[in-house]
Amino acid sequence: MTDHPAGTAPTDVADRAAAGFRREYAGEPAGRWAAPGRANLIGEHTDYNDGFVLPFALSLRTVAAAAPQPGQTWTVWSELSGETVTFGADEVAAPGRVKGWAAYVAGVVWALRDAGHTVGGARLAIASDVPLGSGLSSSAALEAAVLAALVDLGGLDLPTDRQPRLAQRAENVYVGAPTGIMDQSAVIRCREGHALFLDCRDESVEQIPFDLAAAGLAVLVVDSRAPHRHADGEYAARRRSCERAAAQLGVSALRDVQVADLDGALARLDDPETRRRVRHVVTEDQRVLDTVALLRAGRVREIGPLLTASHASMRDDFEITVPEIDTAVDAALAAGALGARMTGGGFGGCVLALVDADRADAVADAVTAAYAERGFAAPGHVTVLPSPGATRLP
Ligand code: GAF
Repeated sequence: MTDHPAGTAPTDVADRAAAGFRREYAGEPAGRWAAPGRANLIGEHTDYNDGFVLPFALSLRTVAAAAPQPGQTWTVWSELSGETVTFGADEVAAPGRVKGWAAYVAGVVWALRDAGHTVGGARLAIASDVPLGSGLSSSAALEAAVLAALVDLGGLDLPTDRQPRLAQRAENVYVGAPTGIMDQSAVIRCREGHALFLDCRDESVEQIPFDLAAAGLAVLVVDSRAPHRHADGEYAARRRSCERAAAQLGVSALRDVQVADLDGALARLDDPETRRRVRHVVTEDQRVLDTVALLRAGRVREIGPLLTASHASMRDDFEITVPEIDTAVDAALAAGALGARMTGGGFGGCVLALVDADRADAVADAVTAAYAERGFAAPGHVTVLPSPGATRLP
């Protein structure tokens, strides 16, 4: 459905959200709020172990065009589904009452109210360029765009550094997905030209310059297009296994095991699978710290081997990769990438490869050729730059 003559529909995501708002609600939005997808440079499955992560925001964004509406009613239109969902105070009185994509929106309203904020009713229109189910945090982008809109519309006292936890509660408690704090932190707190070094224990951050262009480099993101295989159940299982291991080791989280003490810790665990899980988390935390040290020193090219080692650890120890993903990583490395790894929760999603900027097309072509050889559906690809976090658009 469109109200534009053929060929004139807006292509910009913010314009699409605003056009959707005008069409659905026959009025002007009070504003537009954008939140990006994210890629994680390194530090996978470390966030819920109180560890370290280093994500950066993408230029692909989700935009909420919004305006207040009277009473305790929220109406949301989504470009992607074409649906309009309305919910009221009853549906946000307890988790889980709104289902599907609108649960992320209702979850934000619920989490705000649960934290004691008075949230006014609103109309929202959502458009997004963040692909769904690709491991680029489309759900966190939706939560953050809606949260930014509701905070501004209501003049709520909720500083940026407290917003990720609230958005995470929307996802953990209202939607019911047991994710960590990385994605919401990334899409809210990232800055242009930087990666976000986040300590997931105390949520302290350092903005780490990540100037790819100055180093003649690019990050190529390859969408594996692999169907998600039991991702939710496997994610929850990994999390449980880490928590059990921490309890067995007598630490509050695996973050408290240092690489220097790893062998001793592993010797105290009798299940080989648990040992592999622990080895991934402990070595991955150290790889994040090593990557940050190199970036602080301006040695961007040298982080490649750490990215590749992270991938091997996810493949062999955490066992969260799939054949399409491993094929993409191997092909990128064979075509000259300085490093490559899966990014995100796993079981599909995207690979990122650090490449010389003038080799990006050749590396992408090599991945496409390797896919064809294995009979996989063609992958997608895009080069990305570290972009700003959630913001109100002018
Ligand atoms: C998903 C989760 F949402 C994050 O919290 C994080 O655990 C990630 O998987 C793995 O690093 O994106």
